[in-house]
Amino acid sequence: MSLSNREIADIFETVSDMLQLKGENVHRVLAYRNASESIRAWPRDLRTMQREGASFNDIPNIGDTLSEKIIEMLDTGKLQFYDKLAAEVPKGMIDMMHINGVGPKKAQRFYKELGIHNVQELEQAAREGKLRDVSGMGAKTEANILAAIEALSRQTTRTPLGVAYPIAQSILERLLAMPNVLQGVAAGSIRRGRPTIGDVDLLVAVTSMDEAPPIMEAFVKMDEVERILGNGPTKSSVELHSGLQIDLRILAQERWGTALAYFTGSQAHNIRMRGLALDKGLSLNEHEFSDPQGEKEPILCATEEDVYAAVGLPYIAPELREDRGEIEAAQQGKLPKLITLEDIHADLHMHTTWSDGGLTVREMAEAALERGRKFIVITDHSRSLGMVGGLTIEQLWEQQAEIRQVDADMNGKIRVFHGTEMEIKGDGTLDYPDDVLEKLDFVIASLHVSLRQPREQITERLINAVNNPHVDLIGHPRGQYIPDREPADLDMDAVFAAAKDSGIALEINANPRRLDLEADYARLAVELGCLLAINTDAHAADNMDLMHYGVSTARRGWVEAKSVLNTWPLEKFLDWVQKRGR
Ligand code: DGT
Ligand code: CA
Ligand code: CA
Ligand code: ZN
Repeated sequence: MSLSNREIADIFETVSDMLQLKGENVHRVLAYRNASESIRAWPRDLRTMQREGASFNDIPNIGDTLSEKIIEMLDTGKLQFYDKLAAEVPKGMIDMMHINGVGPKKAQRFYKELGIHNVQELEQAAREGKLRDVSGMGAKTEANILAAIEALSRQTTRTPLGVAYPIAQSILERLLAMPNVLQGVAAGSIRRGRPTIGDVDLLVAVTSMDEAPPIMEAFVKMDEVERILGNGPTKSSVELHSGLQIDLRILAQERWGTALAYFTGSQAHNIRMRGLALDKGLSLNEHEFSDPQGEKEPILCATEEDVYAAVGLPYIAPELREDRGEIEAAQQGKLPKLITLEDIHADLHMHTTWSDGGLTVREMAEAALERGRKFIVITDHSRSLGMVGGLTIEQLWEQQAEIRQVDADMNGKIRVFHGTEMEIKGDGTLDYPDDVLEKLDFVIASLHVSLRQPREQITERLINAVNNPHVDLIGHPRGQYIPDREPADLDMDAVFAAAKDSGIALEINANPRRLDLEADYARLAVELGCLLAINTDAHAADNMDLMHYGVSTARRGWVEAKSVLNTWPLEKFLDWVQKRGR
Protein backbone atom coordinates (compact mmCIF):
# COMPACT_ATOMS: atom_id res chain seq x y z
CA MET A 1 0.00 0.00 0.00
CA SER A 2 1.41 3.32 -1.10
CA LEU A 3 0.86 6.59 0.74
CA SER A 4 -0.63 9.89 -0.47
CA ASN A 5 1.24 13.20 -0.26
CA ARG A 6 -0.89 14.15 2.70
CA GLU A 7 -0.06 10.97 4.61
CA ILE A 8 3.65 11.40 3.93
CA ALA A 9 3.50 15.05 5.05
CA ASP A 10 1.67 13.92 8.22
CA ILE A 11 4.38 11.36 9.00
CA PHE A 12 7.19 13.91 8.54
CA GLU A 13 5.32 16.34 10.76
CA THR A 14 4.93 13.74 13.49
CA VAL A 15 8.60 12.77 13.19
CA SER A 16 9.47 16.43 13.69
CA ASP A 17 7.27 16.55 16.80
CA MET A 18 8.77 13.35 18.18
CA LEU A 19 12.33 14.60 17.63
CA GLN A 20 11.41 17.83 19.38
CA LEU A 21 9.94 15.92 22.32
CA LYS A 22 13.15 13.95 22.59
CA GLY A 23 15.03 17.25 22.78
CA GLU A 24 16.88 16.69 19.51
CA ASN A 25 18.86 19.31 17.66
CA VAL A 26 16.63 22.11 16.37
CA HIS A 27 17.98 21.85 12.81
CA ARG A 28 16.93 18.25 12.60
CA VAL A 29 13.49 19.09 14.01
CA LEU A 30 13.12 21.89 11.46
CA ALA A 31 14.33 19.75 8.55
CA TYR A 32 11.37 17.40 9.02
CA ARG A 33 8.91 20.24 9.69
CA ASN A 34 9.98 22.11 6.52
CA ALA A 35 9.85 18.91 4.48
CA SER A 36 6.33 18.30 5.72
CA GLU A 37 5.20 21.79 4.72
CA SER A 38 6.83 21.53 1.30
CA ILE A 39 5.11 18.24 0.56
CA ARG A 40 1.77 19.64 1.67
CA ALA A 41 2.17 22.50 -0.79
CA TRP A 42 3.57 20.32 -3.59
CA PRO A 43 1.07 19.94 -6.45
CA ARG A 44 2.15 16.64 -8.01
CA ASP A 45 1.33 13.15 -6.74
CA LEU A 46 4.54 11.63 -5.37
CA ARG A 47 3.39 8.18 -6.54
CA THR A 48 3.14 9.41 -10.13
CA MET A 49 6.52 11.09 -9.86
CA GLN A 50 8.07 7.85 -8.67
CA ARG A 51 6.52 5.95 -11.57
CA GLU A 52 7.93 8.50 -14.00
CA GLY A 53 11.35 8.28 -12.34
CA ALA A 54 11.26 11.99 -11.43
CA SER A 55 13.56 13.27 -8.68
CA PHE A 56 12.12 14.31 -5.34
CA ASN A 57 15.08 16.69 -4.92
CA ASP A 58 13.10 19.22 -6.97
CA ILE A 59 10.74 19.60 -4.02
CA PRO A 60 11.88 22.43 -1.74
CA ASN A 61 13.53 21.23 1.51
CA ILE A 62 13.94 17.65 0.22
CA GLY A 63 17.50 16.37 -0.07
CA ASP A 64 18.91 12.88 -0.57
CA THR A 65 18.14 11.57 2.93
CA LEU A 66 14.53 12.68 2.87
CA SER A 67 14.13 11.47 -0.74
CA GLU A 68 15.12 8.01 0.41
CA LYS A 69 12.58 8.17 3.21
CA ILE A 70 9.85 9.18 0.77
CA ILE A 71 10.77 6.26 -1.49
CA GLU A 72 10.63 3.90 1.50
CA MET A 73 7.12 5.13 2.35
CA LEU A 74 5.94 4.84 -1.25
CA ASP A 75 7.39 1.32 -1.56
CA THR A 76 6.38 -0.12 1.80
CA GLY A 77 3.59 2.13 3.09
CA LYS A 78 5.63 2.83 6.26
CA LEU A 79 8.75 4.48 7.59
CA GLN A 80 10.99 2.46 9.89
CA PHE A 81 12.50 5.57 11.42
CA TYR A 82 8.98 6.67 12.38
CA ASP A 83 8.13 3.30 13.93
CA LYS A 84 11.35 3.38 15.95
CA LEU A 85 10.56 6.84 17.31
CA ALA A 86 6.93 5.92 17.95
CA ALA A 87 8.11 3.08 20.20
CA GLU A 88 10.00 5.62 22.32
CA VAL A 89 7.52 8.49 22.35
CA PRO A 90 3.89 7.77 23.26
CA LYS A 91 1.43 9.17 20.71
CA GLY A 92 -0.52 10.90 23.48
CA MET A 93 2.56 12.98 24.30
CA ILE A 94 2.52 14.53 20.85
CA ASP A 95 -1.11 15.56 21.25
CA MET A 96 -0.22 17.00 24.66
CA MET A 97 2.62 19.02 23.23
CA HIS A 98 0.19 20.64 20.77
CA ILE A 99 -1.87 22.10 23.59
CA ASN A 100 -1.30 25.82 23.60
CA GLY A 101 1.07 26.71 26.42
CA VAL A 102 2.29 23.15 27.03
CA GLY A 103 4.96 22.43 24.40
CA PRO A 104 7.61 19.70 24.51
CA LYS A 105 9.24 20.63 27.83
CA LYS A 106 6.08 20.66 29.93
CA ALA A 107 4.76 17.53 28.20
CA GLN A 108 7.95 15.76 29.24
CA ARG A 109 7.59 16.90 32.82
CA PHE A 110 3.95 15.83 33.08
CA TYR A 111 5.01 12.44 31.77
CA LYS A 112 8.06 12.02 33.99
CA GLU A 113 6.76 13.60 37.19
CA LEU A 114 3.09 12.66 37.10
CA GLY A 115 2.97 9.71 34.73
CA ILE A 116 0.54 11.52 32.39
CA HIS A 117 0.53 9.95 28.92
CA ASN A 118 -2.17 11.80 27.00
CA VAL A 119 -4.51 14.76 26.77
CA GLN A 120 -7.34 13.00 28.55
CA GLU A 121 -5.18 12.19 31.57
CA LEU A 122 -3.83 15.72 31.55
CA GLU A 123 -7.33 17.19 31.53
CA GLN A 124 -8.33 15.01 34.46
CA ALA A 125 -5.21 15.90 36.45
CA ALA A 126 -5.82 19.61 35.81
CA ARG A 127 -9.43 19.31 37.01
CA GLU A 128 -8.33 17.49 40.13
CA GLY A 129 -5.75 20.18 40.90
CA LYS A 130 -2.82 17.80 40.58
CA LEU A 131 -0.68 19.87 38.22
CA ARG A 132 0.24 22.32 40.96
CA ASP A 133 2.39 19.55 42.47
CA VAL A 134 4.82 20.13 39.62
CA SER A 135 7.26 22.87 40.56
CA GLY A 136 6.66 26.22 38.92
CA MET A 137 3.03 25.45 38.13
CA GLY A 138 -0.08 26.57 39.93
CA ALA A 139 -3.83 26.94 39.75
CA LYS A 140 -3.33 29.45 36.92
CA THR A 141 -1.47 26.86 34.84
CA GLU A 142 -4.29 24.40 35.39
CA ALA A 143 -6.92 26.90 34.29
CA ASN A 144 -4.85 27.85 31.20
CA ILE A 145 -4.40 24.22 30.23
CA LEU A 146 -8.09 23.43 30.62
CA ALA A 147 -9.02 26.42 28.46
CA ALA A 148 -6.44 25.42 25.85
CA ILE A 149 -7.72 21.83 25.71
CA GLU A 150 -11.21 23.15 25.14
CA ALA A 151 -9.96 25.46 22.36
CA LEU A 152 -8.17 22.50 20.75
CA SER A 153 -11.37 20.44 20.62
CA ARG A 154 -13.15 23.35 18.89
CA GLN A 155 -10.44 23.59 16.23
CA THR A 156 -11.60 22.56 12.77
CA THR A 157 -9.52 21.43 9.87
CA ARG A 158 -9.34 24.73 8.05
CA THR A 159 -6.41 25.42 5.72
CA PRO A 160 -4.26 28.54 6.17
CA LEU A 161 -4.88 31.13 3.43
CA GLY A 162 -1.18 31.07 2.60
CA VAL A 163 -1.46 27.38 1.67
CA ALA A 164 -4.80 27.48 -0.16
CA TYR A 165 -4.24 30.70 -2.15
CA PRO A 166 -1.24 29.63 -4.27
CA ILE A 167 -2.83 26.25 -5.01
CA ALA A 168 -6.08 27.92 -6.10
CA GLN A 169 -4.20 30.43 -8.28
CA SER A 170 -2.14 27.72 -9.92
CA ILE A 171 -5.20 25.63 -10.84
CA LEU A 172 -7.02 28.74 -11.99
CA GLU A 173 -4.17 29.73 -14.30
CA ARG A 174 -4.41 26.42 -16.11
CA LEU A 175 -8.19 26.75 -16.44
CA LEU A 176 -7.83 30.31 -17.75
CA ALA A 177 -5.41 29.08 -20.42
CA MET A 178 -8.03 26.68 -21.84
CA PRO A 179 -10.02 27.50 -24.97
CA ASN A 180 -13.38 29.26 -24.45
CA VAL A 181 -12.66 30.27 -20.87
CA LEU A 182 -13.49 33.99 -20.62
CA GLN A 183 -12.67 34.64 -16.99
CA GLY A 184 -12.15 32.85 -13.71
CA VAL A 185 -11.82 33.66 -10.03
CA ALA A 186 -11.26 31.93 -6.69
CA ALA A 187 -14.40 33.12 -4.90
CA GLY A 188 -15.58 32.21 -1.36
CA SER A 189 -13.46 32.90 1.69
CA ILE A 190 -10.24 33.17 -0.38
CA ARG A 191 -11.60 36.18 -2.23
CA ARG A 192 -12.68 37.74 1.05
CA GLY A 193 -9.14 37.19 2.38
CA ARG A 194 -10.07 35.11 5.42
CA PRO A 195 -6.97 33.87 7.27
CA THR A 196 -8.15 30.24 7.03
CA ILE A 197 -10.11 28.50 4.30
CA GLY A 198 -12.69 25.71 4.53
CA ASP A 199 -12.74 24.85 0.85
CA VAL A 200 -11.84 26.61 -2.40
CA ASP A 201 -14.68 27.81 -4.67
CA LEU A 202 -13.51 28.33 -8.24
CA LEU A 203 -15.77 29.97 -10.81
CA VAL A 204 -15.16 30.02 -14.55
CA ALA A 205 -17.20 31.81 -17.22
CA VAL A 206 -17.76 30.55 -20.77
CA THR A 207 -19.70 32.00 -23.71
CA SER A 208 -21.93 28.99 -24.04
CA MET A 209 -22.53 26.09 -21.67
CA ASP A 210 -21.74 23.61 -24.51
CA GLU A 211 -18.12 24.54 -23.90
CA ALA A 212 -18.15 23.39 -20.28
CA PRO A 213 -17.57 19.58 -20.46
CA PRO A 214 -13.94 19.55 -21.68
CA ILE A 215 -13.02 22.17 -19.08
CA MET A 216 -14.59 20.10 -16.34
CA GLU A 217 -12.81 17.01 -17.58
CA ALA A 218 -9.44 18.74 -17.54
CA PHE A 219 -10.12 19.97 -14.01
CA VAL A 220 -10.89 16.57 -12.45
CA LYS A 221 -7.83 15.10 -14.19
CA MET A 222 -5.33 17.64 -12.91
CA ASP A 223 -2.12 16.34 -11.29
CA GLU A 224 -3.13 17.62 -7.87
CA VAL A 225 -6.34 15.56 -7.67
CA GLU A 226 -6.40 12.68 -5.18
CA ARG A 227 -10.09 11.80 -5.60
CA ILE A 228 -13.21 13.09 -7.28
CA LEU A 229 -15.98 13.82 -4.79
CA GLY A 230 -18.61 14.83 -7.34
CA ASN A 231 -18.49 15.28 -11.10
CA GLY A 232 -21.19 17.00 -13.13
CA PRO A 233 -21.31 19.05 -16.34
CA THR A 234 -21.31 22.44 -14.54
CA LYS A 235 -20.16 21.61 -11.03
CA SER A 236 -17.45 19.29 -9.70
CA SER A 237 -15.70 18.79 -6.39
CA VAL A 238 -12.31 17.21 -5.89
CA GLU A 239 -9.98 16.49 -3.02
CA LEU A 240 -6.30 17.21 -3.65
CA HIS A 241 -3.32 15.15 -2.48
CA SER A 242 -2.89 17.78 0.21
CA GLY A 243 -6.42 17.10 1.51
CA LEU A 244 -7.73 20.49 0.34
CA GLN A 245 -11.18 20.40 -1.29
CA ILE A 246 -11.84 22.40 -4.45
CA ASP A 247 -15.21 23.07 -6.07
CA LEU A 248 -15.39 24.29 -9.66
CA ARG A 249 -18.49 25.85 -11.15
CA ILE A 250 -18.74 26.73 -14.82
CA LEU A 251 -21.33 29.27 -15.84
CA ALA A 252 -22.47 31.42 -18.70
CA GLN A 253 -20.84 34.82 -18.99
CA GLU A 254 -24.17 36.69 -18.79
CA ARG A 255 -24.73 35.30 -15.26
CA TRP A 256 -21.16 35.92 -14.05
CA GLY A 257 -21.96 38.83 -11.74
CA THR A 258 -24.78 37.10 -9.87
CA ALA A 259 -22.84 33.86 -9.44
CA LEU A 260 -19.64 35.61 -8.40
CA ALA A 261 -21.46 37.69 -5.80
CA TYR A 262 -23.29 34.65 -4.47
CA PHE A 263 -20.25 32.37 -4.20
CA THR A 264 -18.03 35.09 -2.80
CA GLY A 265 -20.39 35.38 0.15
CA SER A 266 -20.19 35.61 3.00
CA GLN A 267 -23.40 33.83 3.75
CA ALA A 268 -24.31 36.62 6.19
CA HIS A 269 -23.73 39.27 3.51
CA ASN A 270 -25.77 37.24 0.98
CA ILE A 271 -28.69 37.06 3.37
CA ARG A 272 -28.67 40.86 3.67
CA MET A 273 -28.53 41.18 -0.13
CA ARG A 274 -31.51 38.87 -0.51
CA GLY A 275 -33.40 41.00 2.01
CA LEU A 276 -32.64 44.17 0.02
CA ALA A 277 -33.82 42.45 -3.16
CA LEU A 278 -37.07 41.40 -1.49
CA ASP A 279 -37.62 45.01 -0.44
CA LYS A 280 -37.63 45.79 -4.16
CA GLY A 281 -40.03 42.93 -4.91
CA LEU A 282 -37.29 40.70 -6.31
CA SER A 283 -36.06 37.28 -5.36
CA LEU A 284 -32.25 36.79 -5.58
CA ASN A 285 -30.40 33.50 -5.91
CA GLU A 286 -27.07 32.42 -7.43
CA HIS A 287 -28.52 32.60 -10.96
CA GLU A 288 -30.54 35.79 -11.20
CA PHE A 289 -32.97 38.30 -9.76
CA SER A 290 -36.49 37.08 -10.47
CA ASP A 291 -40.05 38.14 -9.94
CA PRO A 292 -41.67 35.89 -7.30
CA GLN A 293 -44.99 36.21 -9.16
CA GLY A 294 -43.31 35.13 -12.37
CA GLU A 295 -44.75 38.11 -14.25
CA LYS A 296 -41.61 40.10 -15.05
CA GLU A 297 -38.55 38.81 -16.92
CA PRO A 298 -35.62 37.79 -14.68
CA ILE A 299 -32.69 40.22 -14.44
CA LEU A 300 -29.30 38.70 -15.33
CA CYS A 301 -26.13 40.44 -14.11
CA ALA A 302 -22.85 40.06 -15.98
CA THR A 303 -20.91 42.03 -13.38
CA GLU A 304 -21.04 42.40 -9.61
CA GLU A 305 -21.53 46.15 -10.08
CA ASP A 306 -24.84 45.29 -11.80
CA VAL A 307 -25.87 43.13 -8.84
CA TYR A 308 -25.26 45.91 -6.34
CA ALA A 309 -26.87 48.48 -8.61
CA ALA A 310 -30.00 46.32 -8.83
CA VAL A 311 -30.50 46.71 -5.07
CA GLY A 312 -29.57 50.39 -5.19
CA LEU A 313 -26.05 50.12 -3.75
CA PRO A 314 -22.56 51.08 -4.91
CA TYR A 315 -20.06 48.24 -5.39
CA ILE A 316 -18.87 46.70 -2.12
CA ALA A 317 -15.35 45.19 -2.09
CA PRO A 318 -15.24 41.42 -1.35
CA GLU A 319 -13.12 41.88 1.79
CA LEU A 320 -15.90 43.92 3.38
CA ARG A 321 -18.66 41.40 2.75
CA GLU A 322 -19.12 40.01 6.25
CA ASP A 323 -22.24 41.93 7.31
CA ARG A 324 -20.12 44.04 9.61
CA GLY A 325 -21.71 47.36 8.69
CA GLU A 326 -20.80 47.43 4.99
CA ILE A 327 -24.43 47.43 3.80
CA GLU A 328 -25.27 50.42 6.00
CA ALA A 329 -22.05 52.21 4.98
CA ALA A 330 -22.90 51.62 1.31
CA GLN A 331 -26.44 52.98 1.83
CA GLN A 332 -25.06 56.11 3.47
CA GLY A 333 -22.26 56.61 0.92
CA LYS A 334 -19.70 56.02 3.67
CA LEU A 335 -17.74 53.03 2.37
CA PRO A 336 -14.02 53.38 3.10
CA LYS A 337 -11.58 54.14 0.30
CA LEU A 338 -9.73 50.86 0.87
CA ILE A 339 -5.97 50.56 0.65
CA THR A 340 -4.64 48.67 -2.41
CA LEU A 341 -1.40 46.80 -3.07
CA GLU A 342 -0.34 49.64 -5.39
CA ASP A 343 -0.44 52.08 -2.48
CA ILE A 344 2.42 50.23 -0.75
CA HIS A 345 5.89 51.41 -1.71
CA ALA A 346 7.99 50.50 1.30
CA ASP A 347 8.65 47.52 3.55
CA LEU A 348 9.77 48.29 7.09
CA HIS A 349 10.51 44.81 8.45
CA MET A 350 12.94 42.28 6.96
CA HIS A 351 15.83 40.02 7.94
CA THR A 352 19.22 39.30 6.40
CA THR A 353 22.11 36.88 6.94
CA TRP A 354 23.09 39.12 9.89
CA SER A 355 20.44 37.16 11.84
CA ASP A 356 18.14 34.44 10.46
CA GLY A 357 17.52 35.72 6.92
CA GLY A 358 18.77 33.97 3.79
CA LEU A 359 20.16 36.96 1.84
CA THR A 360 22.65 39.77 2.42
CA VAL A 361 21.64 43.41 2.88
CA ARG A 362 22.57 44.15 -0.73
CA GLU A 363 20.59 41.18 -2.07
CA MET A 364 17.52 42.18 -0.08
CA ALA A 365 17.83 45.76 -1.36
CA GLU A 366 18.04 44.54 -4.94
CA ALA A 367 15.08 42.20 -4.47
CA ALA A 368 13.04 45.07 -3.02
CA LEU A 369 14.04 47.37 -5.88
CA GLU A 370 12.93 44.74 -8.40
CA ARG A 371 9.55 44.79 -6.70
CA GLY A 372 9.26 48.53 -7.05
CA ARG A 373 9.83 49.46 -3.41
CA LYS A 374 11.10 52.99 -2.84
CA PHE A 375 12.54 52.40 0.64
CA ILE A 376 13.12 49.53 3.04
CA VAL A 377 14.32 49.07 6.59
CA ILE A 378 16.64 46.19 7.49
CA THR A 379 15.46 44.92 10.89
CA ASP A 380 17.42 41.91 12.12
CA HIS A 381 16.82 40.31 15.50
CA SER A 382 18.37 41.66 18.71
CA ARG A 383 20.98 40.16 21.02
CA SER A 384 18.82 38.16 23.45
CA LEU A 385 17.41 36.00 20.63
CA GLY A 386 20.57 33.93 20.36
CA MET A 387 18.79 31.06 18.63
CA VAL A 388 18.22 33.13 15.49
CA GLY A 389 21.53 34.98 15.65
CA GLY A 390 20.39 38.22 17.28
CA LEU A 391 22.98 41.01 16.92
CA THR A 392 25.25 42.27 19.70
CA ILE A 393 25.65 46.05 19.91
CA GLU A 394 29.05 45.75 18.29
CA GLN A 395 27.60 43.78 15.37
CA LEU A 396 24.84 46.35 15.08
CA TRP A 397 27.40 49.07 14.27
CA GLU A 398 29.22 46.83 11.80
CA GLN A 399 25.89 46.21 10.15
CA GLN A 400 25.16 49.93 10.09
CA ALA A 401 28.34 50.59 8.14
CA GLU A 402 27.36 47.95 5.60
CA ILE A 403 23.84 49.33 5.25
CA ARG A 404 25.15 52.89 4.74
CA GLN A 405 27.40 51.57 1.97
CA VAL A 406 24.59 49.66 0.23
CA ASP A 407 22.32 52.68 0.56
CA ALA A 408 24.97 54.88 -1.09
CA ASP A 409 25.57 52.33 -3.85
CA MET A 410 21.86 52.23 -4.68
CA ASN A 411 22.24 55.82 -5.80
CA GLY A 412 18.76 56.88 -4.73
CA LYS A 413 16.98 54.18 -6.77
CA ILE A 414 15.88 52.74 -3.44
CA ARG A 415 16.70 53.96 0.06
CA VAL A 416 17.94 51.39 2.57
CA PHE A 417 17.61 52.22 6.26
CA HIS A 418 18.99 50.61 9.38
CA GLY A 419 16.58 49.34 11.99
CA THR A 420 16.13 46.46 14.37
CA GLU A 421 13.46 44.03 15.40
CA MET A 422 14.21 44.36 19.08
CA GLU A 423 13.07 41.79 21.57
CA ILE A 424 10.73 42.81 24.38
CA LYS A 425 12.29 40.47 26.92
CA GLY A 426 10.39 38.18 29.26
CA ASP A 427 11.05 40.50 32.21
CA GLY A 428 9.56 43.42 30.28
CA THR A 429 12.81 45.25 29.59
CA LEU A 430 13.98 46.09 26.08
CA ASP A 431 16.94 44.33 24.52
CA TYR A 432 18.99 47.46 23.66
CA PRO A 433 19.48 50.60 25.78
CA ASP A 434 18.09 53.96 24.64
CA ASP A 435 21.48 55.33 23.58
CA VAL A 436 21.73 52.49 21.05
CA LEU A 437 18.13 52.83 19.79
CA GLU A 438 18.72 56.53 19.29
CA LYS A 439 21.30 55.80 16.59
CA LEU A 440 19.02 53.57 14.51
CA ASP A 441 16.78 54.86 11.73
CA PHE A 442 13.72 52.87 12.77
CA VAL A 443 12.95 50.58 15.71
CA ILE A 444 10.50 47.68 15.81
CA ALA A 445 9.80 46.04 19.16
CA SER A 446 8.31 42.53 19.15
CA LEU A 447 7.32 39.75 21.51
CA HIS A 448 8.73 36.32 20.64
CA VAL A 449 9.31 34.76 24.09
CA SER A 450 7.15 34.15 27.16
CA LEU A 451 3.97 34.63 25.13
CA ARG A 452 1.91 32.74 27.70
CA GLN A 453 2.36 35.20 30.54
CA PRO A 454 -0.83 36.24 32.38
CA ARG A 455 -2.84 39.04 30.78
CA GLU A 456 -1.75 41.82 33.11
CA GLN A 457 1.92 40.98 32.95
CA ILE A 458 2.19 40.58 29.18
CA THR A 459 0.03 43.66 28.53
CA GLU A 460 2.24 45.75 30.78
CA ARG A 461 5.31 44.36 29.03
CA LEU A 462 4.00 45.43 25.63
CA ILE A 463 2.83 48.82 26.81
CA ASN A 464 6.26 49.48 28.29
CA ALA A 465 7.66 49.11 24.77
CA VAL A 466 4.86 51.25 23.31
CA ASN A 467 5.80 54.04 25.70
CA ASN A 468 9.50 54.09 24.81
CA PRO A 469 9.94 57.15 22.57
CA HIS A 470 12.62 55.40 20.51
CA VAL A 471 10.33 52.57 19.45
CA ASP A 472 8.43 53.29 16.23
CA LEU A 473 6.47 50.12 15.56
CA ILE A 474 5.20 47.06 17.41
CA GLY A 475 5.85 43.97 15.22
CA HIS A 476 3.14 41.27 14.92
CA PRO A 477 1.53 42.60 18.14
CA ARG A 478 -0.52 39.59 19.27
CA GLY A 479 2.00 36.85 18.53
CA GLN A 480 -0.38 34.41 16.85
CA TYR A 481 0.69 31.75 14.39
CA ILE A 482 -1.89 30.27 12.01
CA PRO A 483 -3.36 27.73 12.48
CA ASP A 484 -1.98 26.40 15.74
CA ARG A 485 -0.69 29.16 17.99
CA GLU A 486 -3.31 31.29 19.67
CA PRO A 487 -2.52 34.97 20.24
CA ALA A 488 -1.09 36.12 23.57
CA ASP A 489 -3.65 37.11 26.18
CA LEU A 490 -3.25 40.86 25.67
CA ASP A 491 -5.63 43.63 26.71
CA MET A 492 -5.72 45.15 23.24
CA ASP A 493 -7.93 48.07 24.27
CA ALA A 494 -5.21 49.15 26.68
CA VAL A 495 -2.50 48.57 24.04
CA PHE A 496 -4.36 50.68 21.45
CA ALA A 497 -4.99 53.46 23.94
CA ALA A 498 -1.29 53.56 24.83
CA ALA A 499 -0.32 53.39 21.15
CA LYS A 500 -2.53 56.35 20.35
CA ASP A 501 -1.03 58.38 23.20
CA SER A 502 2.56 57.64 22.23
CA GLY A 503 1.86 57.97 18.50
CA ILE A 504 3.58 54.66 17.75
CA ALA A 505 2.47 52.46 14.83
CA LEU A 506 1.24 48.84 14.95
CA GLU A 507 2.10 46.21 12.40
CA ILE A 508 -0.06 44.11 10.14
CA ASN A 509 2.46 41.36 9.50
CA ALA A 510 1.74 40.16 5.95
CA ASN A 511 3.19 36.69 6.42
CA PRO A 512 0.08 34.50 5.92
CA ARG A 513 1.07 32.42 8.96
CA ARG A 514 0.80 35.56 11.07
CA LEU A 515 -1.66 38.14 9.63
CA ASP A 516 -1.16 39.97 12.88
CA LEU A 517 -2.89 42.35 13.59
CA GLU A 518 -5.88 40.54 12.14
CA ALA A 519 -8.62 42.50 10.41
CA ASP A 520 -10.95 43.20 13.34
CA TYR A 521 -8.08 44.47 15.47
CA ALA A 522 -6.69 46.59 12.66
CA ARG A 523 -10.13 48.14 12.23
CA LEU A 524 -10.43 48.89 15.93
CA ALA A 525 -6.89 50.31 16.07
CA VAL A 526 -7.62 52.77 13.27
CA GLU A 527 -10.99 53.72 14.78
CA LEU A 528 -9.15 54.52 18.01
CA GLY A 529 -6.71 56.75 16.13
CA CYS A 530 -3.65 54.47 15.80
CA LEU A 531 -1.30 54.23 12.84
CA LEU A 532 -0.43 50.97 11.09
CA ALA A 533 2.33 49.56 8.87
CA ILE A 534 2.01 46.51 6.60
CA ASN A 535 5.28 44.57 6.34
CA THR A 536 6.38 41.24 4.94
CA ASP A 537 8.95 40.32 7.64
CA ALA A 538 10.83 38.81 4.68
CA HIS A 539 13.60 36.29 5.36
CA ALA A 540 14.12 35.67 1.61
CA ALA A 541 13.44 37.50 -1.66
CA ASP A 542 10.19 35.76 -2.54
CA ASN A 543 8.80 36.48 0.95
CA MET A 544 8.48 40.07 -0.29
CA ASP A 545 5.69 38.86 -2.58
CA LEU A 546 3.53 38.05 0.47
CA MET A 547 2.57 41.72 0.81
CA HIS A 548 -0.87 41.12 -0.78
CA TYR A 549 -1.92 39.00 2.21
CA GLY A 550 -1.25 41.93 4.51
CA VAL A 551 -3.14 44.27 2.21
CA SER A 552 -6.20 42.02 2.04
CA THR A 553 -6.12 41.74 5.84
CA ALA A 554 -6.05 45.54 6.06
CA ARG A 555 -8.91 45.77 3.58
CA ARG A 556 -10.93 43.33 5.69
CA GLY A 557 -10.24 45.79 8.51
CA TRP A 558 -11.65 48.75 6.51
CA VAL A 559 -8.17 50.33 6.46
CA GLU A 560 -7.41 53.28 4.17
CA ALA A 561 -3.95 54.09 2.80
CA LYS A 562 -3.58 57.25 4.87
CA SER A 563 -3.40 55.20 8.11
CA VAL A 564 -0.50 53.07 6.85
CA LEU A 565 3.10 54.35 7.22
CA ASN A 566 4.50 52.52 4.23
CA THR A 567 2.11 54.16 1.77
CA TRP A 568 3.52 57.56 2.74
CA PRO A 569 6.09 59.44 0.65
CA LEU A 570 9.63 59.10 2.01
CA GLU A 571 9.72 62.72 3.21
CA LYS A 572 6.60 62.32 5.29
CA PHE A 573 7.84 59.04 6.72
CA LEU A 574 11.23 60.48 7.71
CA ASP A 575 9.57 63.50 9.21
CA TRP A 576 7.33 61.28 11.32
CA VAL A 577 10.25 59.15 12.53
CA GLN A 578 12.26 62.26 13.39
CA LYS A 579 9.48 63.75 15.46
CA ARG A 580 9.28 60.55 17.46
CA GLY A 581 11.78 61.44 20.14
CA ARG A 582 15.08 61.44 18.36
P1 DGT B 1 -15.18 28.47 3.91
O1 DGT B 1 -15.20 27.63 2.69
O2 DGT B 1 -15.72 27.80 5.10
O3 DGT B 1 -13.83 29.05 4.18
O4 DGT B 1 -16.13 29.74 3.68
P2 DGT B 1 -16.90 30.21 2.37
O5 DGT B 1 -17.41 31.57 2.64
O6 DGT B 1 -16.04 30.03 1.18
O7 DGT B 1 -18.16 29.26 2.35
P3 DGT B 1 -18.61 28.08 1.38
O8 DGT B 1 -17.49 27.49 0.63
O9 DGT B 1 -19.43 27.18 2.21
O10 DGT B 1 -19.60 28.79 0.36
C1 DGT B 1 -19.13 29.78 -0.55
C2 DGT B 1 -20.10 30.90 -0.59
O11 DGT B 1 -21.36 30.44 -1.11
C3 DGT B 1 -20.46 31.46 0.78
O12 DGT B 1 -19.54 32.44 1.20
C4 DGT B 1 -21.82 32.02 0.54
C5 DGT B 1 -22.42 31.09 -0.45
N1 DGT B 1 -23.28 30.11 0.23
C6 DGT B 1 -23.01 28.82 0.46
N2 DGT B 1 -24.03 28.23 1.10
C7 DGT B 1 -24.96 29.19 1.29
C8 DGT B 1 -26.25 29.21 1.90
O13 DGT B 1 -26.76 28.21 2.41
N3 DGT B 1 -26.92 30.40 1.91
C9 DGT B 1 -26.38 31.53 1.35
N4 DGT B 1 -27.06 32.66 1.38
N5 DGT B 1 -25.18 31.56 0.78
C10 DGT B 1 -24.48 30.39 0.74
CA1 CA C 1 -15.20 28.03 0.49
CA1 CA D 1 -17.57 25.58 -1.11
ZN1 ZN E 1 10.80 39.66 11.97
